[in-house]
Amino acid sequence: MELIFQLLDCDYVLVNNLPVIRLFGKTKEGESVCAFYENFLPYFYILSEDDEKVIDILKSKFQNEILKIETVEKFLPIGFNQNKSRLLKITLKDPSTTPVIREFLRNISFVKDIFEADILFKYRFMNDLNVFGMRWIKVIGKSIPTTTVKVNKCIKVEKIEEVNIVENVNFKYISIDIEVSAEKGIPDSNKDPIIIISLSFYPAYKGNNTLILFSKPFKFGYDTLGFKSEKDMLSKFLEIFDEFDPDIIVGYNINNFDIPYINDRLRILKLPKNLGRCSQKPIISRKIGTNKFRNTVVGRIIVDPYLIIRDMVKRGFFRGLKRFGLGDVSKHILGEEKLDVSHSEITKYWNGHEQEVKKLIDYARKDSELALKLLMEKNFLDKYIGISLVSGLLLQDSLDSGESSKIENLLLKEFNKEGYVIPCKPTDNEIKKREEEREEKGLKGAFVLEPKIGLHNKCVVYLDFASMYPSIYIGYNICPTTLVIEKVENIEVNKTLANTIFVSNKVKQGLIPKIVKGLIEERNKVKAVMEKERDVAKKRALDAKQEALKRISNAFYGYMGFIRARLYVLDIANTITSYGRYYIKRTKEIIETETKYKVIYGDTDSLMIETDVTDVEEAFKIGQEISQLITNKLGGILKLKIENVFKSLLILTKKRYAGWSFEKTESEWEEDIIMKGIETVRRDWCDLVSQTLEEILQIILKEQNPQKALSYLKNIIQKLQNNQIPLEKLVITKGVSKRLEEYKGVQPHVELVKKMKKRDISSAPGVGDRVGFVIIKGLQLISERAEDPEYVKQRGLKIDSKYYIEAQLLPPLERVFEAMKISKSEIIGMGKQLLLFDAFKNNEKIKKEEILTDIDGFICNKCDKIFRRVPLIGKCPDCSGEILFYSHETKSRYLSL
Ligand code: TTP
Ligand code: MG
Ligand code: MN
Ligand code: MN
Repeated sequence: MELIFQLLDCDYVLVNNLPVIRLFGKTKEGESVCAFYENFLPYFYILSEDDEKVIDILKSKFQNEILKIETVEKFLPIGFNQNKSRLLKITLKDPSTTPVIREFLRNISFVKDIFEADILFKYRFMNDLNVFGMRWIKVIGKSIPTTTVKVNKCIKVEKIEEVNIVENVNFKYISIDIEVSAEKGIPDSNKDPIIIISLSFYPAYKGNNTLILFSKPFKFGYDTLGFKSEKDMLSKFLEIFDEFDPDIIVGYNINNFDIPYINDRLRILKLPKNLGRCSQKPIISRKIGTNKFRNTVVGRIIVDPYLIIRDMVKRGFFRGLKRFGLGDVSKHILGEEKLDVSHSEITKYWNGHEQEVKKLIDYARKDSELALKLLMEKNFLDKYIGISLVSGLLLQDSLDSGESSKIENLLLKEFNKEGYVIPCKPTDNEIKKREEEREEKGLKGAFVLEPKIGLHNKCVVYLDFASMYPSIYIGYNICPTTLVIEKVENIEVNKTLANTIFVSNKVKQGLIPKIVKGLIEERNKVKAVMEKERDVAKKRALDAKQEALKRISNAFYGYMGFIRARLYVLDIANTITSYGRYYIKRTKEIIETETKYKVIYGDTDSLMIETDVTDVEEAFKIGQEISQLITNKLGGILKLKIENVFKSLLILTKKRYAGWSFEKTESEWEEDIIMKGIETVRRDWCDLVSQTLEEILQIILKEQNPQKALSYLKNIIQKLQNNQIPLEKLVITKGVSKRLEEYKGVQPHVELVKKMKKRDISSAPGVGDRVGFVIIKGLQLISERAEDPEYVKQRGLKIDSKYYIEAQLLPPLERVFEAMKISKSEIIGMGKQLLLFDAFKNNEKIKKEEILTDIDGFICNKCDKIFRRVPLIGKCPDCSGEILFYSHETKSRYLSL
């Protein structure tokens, strides 16, 4: 029989003390399948000073564990070698004994090194048989019956080969959301039962898109099922799960909450714990941090949109999203609202009358629907499937693991293919040695050019090198396998800027350059498709995918300098960055000597060049000419490309700027406000701050009118003082993440909750809830003046405008205006200025005395200490120096208003 399927998961089990690999997948026809591969055994390598002695010891100590010892010839991974080395290859029976033998060998003095003794067995297999996660394979073998796995078809593998199919199978998705009734605080799985399980399906299950199970014997509607106990409900859940047989398990925050919770409840209620495609292997829920879990379900993949979205926001997607609750996220990304029930209300409704229970059920229904919608409508999985296809990792690992797993799998594949072995992960001792070396040699990073701060009204072109670090790897053939450590004769080598030496690629092409080249080519393909894509969601998915490929190819640089890497070569990391620094400086020099333009900023591999035109099209042409000039001059290793044109650009400091960007696509200019290092949304800001900052940047960049921006801000400040800003815009939100007693120090939202509890214990927010508050006028500390907006409205309380001006509005806005040389006193006006604390201008040299027309405050003429108001004693309390006015960088005895 022959089966062609897409590989979803892989694991192994022991049968008669020998491992059997299981490949789980799905066919085009939608059947779930499992292929069993026998006779694949774990192995690793030893480099020793005396092979005979090693063999003797192993034979006497591990007679039962070791199946075979043979000598093989392999290239060692670090340092250029013309010849292979003799290694011992140890083949074992049970993968789990590998670490035991490995650790034993580490203490043997004549064992010089051990290789590949810590590769996960499934990846050992997948690597050796050239099997990739999410790719399609053809398996030839005998059909076998089996009771251990829950799939449509099983096969015993005789032959396995890759098949080139690009499409994905039609996955079956189940989305899960549970509700728990907790007395108080964070639910405790030891005692708090699950009361509702909301399920959404794709495709529909028995005609239902959703199904809500709940543990009360009520009847509500066609898609709800009431049970008399939690146990009955969970049994039904398991039954539905098996019958539907999903490939993908979805849920919002499912990894850290729902799965571990369900797992615990199943255990406590003594129900079977297998949600996977194997009746013997339960869910494995490993705790990896406080409230953080890594879960495995055999044969299926768990996907948590919460983790995906959080990661995307970190990388600059979904700008403006600041809270990660399902409600906020759905509203921002899908434009869809979630029904609102706070954590503390759940138990109340659940214990209430039928209509309240009904309300809770509708709320739960929406949650599983939204999680599924987020994942499917936004094509979030595409990127991770892409990562699996190129790195070879299983989809679950592409979702869960960091950059280094991806890199290591690529390294293992490529190195083994070329006859090289890969080192084990470093021991604690090795790490210590690396740290010492690092201490001594250092790892120098990228170069940042000094920025020309301020508003630039002429077009600025943004140039950036294409795939800089990867190109340096390729251009100089940089790799551990080409690094010359021992002297070589009669071989063509290149000495680098960092004084490292690599053999030329005519002698031997480096393996990392080869891998990286493959990744860049793949990325360029994705980018080309992306640029043609018109569908916004698909385009964004492609963008995420090309970004992931870029990240993997760039991560080879970081990996070489990562203390826990298998292949750690500090000299290589340093070589890469020295070229990076060299090229950006050299480029600036060429531009400023050979063209009439100035470089106004640059970071790592990007340069901003101020043109003398205001027309975007003309600026683009200038940018193209400069890029071409540089690409030609630099001799073929790097390519400078034009990314976009800024019609106006405001630079605040290094790494902080905002610009009105125009990017050329196939047919038109795409226009956007781009911000780097300037956040317009932050969790601890109220909406007024975000909106004002956003608006002001718009006025500055699009109208290029700083004075208008200034009046806009002054107007807002005035409105604040006159109580004309709607209260909603002043609400600051914070979550209660633990019990109130556990908070140390005084925090506004915690103090408020305490107050609210005293007023009405039943409606006060509880653990897990978010609290919105405003700061009101009063004499106590600010943290004691947080108040519930509703309460403020009812009682007609006054908000503390000074707090909103000084602590919310001004800090971000002052920086913006300062870059345009508009001082704080111009923003606030003189009288008020004296009330403000000030950012000390870190004792910058104060210029010559002149008559000031406004002031920032007072300063001691002797020690330069700055004061908000004249000290009561009339002179400096520290050094008795004379007190003067000061403004910006000037101090003076004279003030004329
Ligand atoms: P980028 O210009 O962002 O990346 P790039 O030049 O590789 O790709 P592109 O074609 O999109 O311009 O960054 C410049 C270099 O900085 C990059 O080659 C490697 C390094 N870098 C990292 O090491 N880690 C990172 O996360 C990023 C973004 C860059
Ligand atoms: Mg799984
Ligand atoms: Mn670049
Ligand atoms: Mn860059």
